[in-house]
Amino acid sequence: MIDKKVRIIRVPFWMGSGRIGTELGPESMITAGLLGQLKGIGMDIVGDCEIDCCRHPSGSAGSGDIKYYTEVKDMARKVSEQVVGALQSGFFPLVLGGDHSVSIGSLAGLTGHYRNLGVIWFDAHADLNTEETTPTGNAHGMPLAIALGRARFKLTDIQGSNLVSKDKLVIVGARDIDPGERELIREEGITCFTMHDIDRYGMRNVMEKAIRIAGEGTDGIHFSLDLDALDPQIASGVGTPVPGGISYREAHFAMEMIAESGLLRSADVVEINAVLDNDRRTARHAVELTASLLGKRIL
Ligand code: Z70
Ligand code: MN
Ligand code: MN
Ligand code: MN
Repeated sequence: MIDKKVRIIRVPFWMGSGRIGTELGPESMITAGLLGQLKGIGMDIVGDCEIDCCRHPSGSAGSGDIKYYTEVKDMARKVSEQVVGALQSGFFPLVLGGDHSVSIGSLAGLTGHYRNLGVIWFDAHADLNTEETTPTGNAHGMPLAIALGRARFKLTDIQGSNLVSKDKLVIVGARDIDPGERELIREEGITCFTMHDIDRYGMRNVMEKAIRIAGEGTDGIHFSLDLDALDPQIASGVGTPVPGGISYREAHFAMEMIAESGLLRSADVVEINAVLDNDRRTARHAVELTASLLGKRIL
């Protein structure tokens, strides 16, 4: 059971994804009933925090290797400060994105507080591109390379943070990996359970291993949920849908396993693109999965 006091940190940010829509993610999860779901399982929502991040760029994406680098870094620093504040008060930080670059901020805050953090990353992608390997320049494809200290922009560029250990990171659900990311996974020996592994071993076995790797000998687990990990047939409201994803049942079961482990310390829910989420199903799934992650049970 996680701490009953949850601090929701809303991050209305899209500039790491290169297209508008994810800035409406926090609002769409709240509209889909997030607060009622969490209160329904006995959570106390303490404080109300929205990150004051840039929503309307005054200039272009910039000529650097990372689009909107200044805005991404500024957002990450502010998220990090709020995550640290929540942890110091003993609250569970629940970060609502926004695109996946918001996790740069979560991880910066978490690694400042916990010496030895485990990370489980649910995603269709590996998010391991560097300034050199990125095919798009979008920061949401880079947070894990930044967290491991493999990009030029490093987590430690944000005050008070430390790097994430490659041995304590597990990616689950990947099925669209760029060549540079594949090389980095091999070089570093990063644990990446692809859809192939989920089909072969089943979600139960994959999650047992993931929880062991991220949870044993660590201060606990940060769980980062990119909604594009789900199959686009059930969650189409994401910027980069990739076919052949995690099913509704597999996802819920995985959340329940993490909840049962008692090792969860914080979470991100990211990449809902409300502009593309016409039937609002992606936001509804995000809310239901978050509730299961925080301990909701069928019986
Ligand atoms: C691609 C890139 C990405 C999320 C897309 C895509 C990365 N590998 N991440 N959607 N959440 O641009 O680096
Ligand atoms: Mn991602
Ligand atoms: Mn993704
Ligand atoms: Mn790709």
